[in-house]
Amino acid sequence: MIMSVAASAVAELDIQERVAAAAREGLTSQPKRLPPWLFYDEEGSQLFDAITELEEYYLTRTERCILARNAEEMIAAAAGSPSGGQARLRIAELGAGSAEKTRVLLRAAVDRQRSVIYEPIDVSSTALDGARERIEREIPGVHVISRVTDYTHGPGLHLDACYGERRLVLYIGSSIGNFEPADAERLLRRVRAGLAPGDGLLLGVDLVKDESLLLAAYDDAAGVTAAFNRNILTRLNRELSADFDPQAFAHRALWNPAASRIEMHLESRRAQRIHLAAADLEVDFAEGETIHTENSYKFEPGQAEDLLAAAGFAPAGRWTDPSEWFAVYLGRAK
Ligand code: AVJ
Repeated sequence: MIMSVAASAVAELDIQERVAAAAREGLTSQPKRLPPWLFYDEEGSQLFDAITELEEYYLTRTERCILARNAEEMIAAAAGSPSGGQARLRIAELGAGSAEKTRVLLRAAVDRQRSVIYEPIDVSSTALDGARERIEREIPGVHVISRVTDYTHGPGLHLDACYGERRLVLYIGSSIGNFEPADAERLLRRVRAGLAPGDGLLLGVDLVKDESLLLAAYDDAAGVTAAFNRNILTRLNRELSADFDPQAFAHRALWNPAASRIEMHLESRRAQRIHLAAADLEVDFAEGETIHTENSYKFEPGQAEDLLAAAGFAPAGRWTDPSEWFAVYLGRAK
């Protein structure tokens, strides 16, 4: 008991230092920026959940449909080897969060092999605790072993040995879209390094489409995405004793066709000086100056295959919706 209190106090101190370092680095850069992981405090995670239910935010429901329609085939493809053999699967998920879309895949795995070990990996333990309980209650046959880790950092993703089972890693939800191409490749290489030949990676990516559809998804009429974007300032106010007026920053979403990405920015409505006491930092903004808070890359046909190939995965399946707005790829570790 005492151990866990001490451990969580250390973890908290750690996170405050990481937030301060990110603010210092980002807000003294030119142009100013903040990393998107800062979005996901408790309020931000709730706002993101609200985003996934917006009419304009087609990503979540489109991917959910693709998974629901094809879960059996995806699981069969991951379990089957090109030579015709069949393996038992063990399923890990990066950035699992509440694992809301994962259930159909877990059900398909249980139908196929009666039971499955599911290893959700996330930086947030609260999200994982909730997911674990619900999944074990709702889908008998699933055994959850959750891991709290920042899978984007460190040398390699160390997964436990899995005793003759083949591993399937899920990286869905277009989370890969937050990474610059070189970082995306690095991350998938790290995933590959933790796998054996024949193991699988199921990757969900958002595809390039009509600009107006893309923009609406990141600038919804109800202003939920704007609130999500501004919440990063509210978080700095609370965690770094800063004095941002979030309403003094406008939410901007734009399509950058050369980089094939949606960008989110916060634009200062006036010249202002901000103090971030706990980071020992003062920052001046000119009127119209922006903080770049997020990139969300959209993939052209063929790009995801190239990324998977570069990271050491052979193509083993591709599933999409009728309008080709979103795609889920299965890569097999070479
Ligand atoms: C969680 C990274 C997939 O880029 O679409 C949603 C985050 N940002 N609305 C995305 C997000 C603004 C989301 N990802």
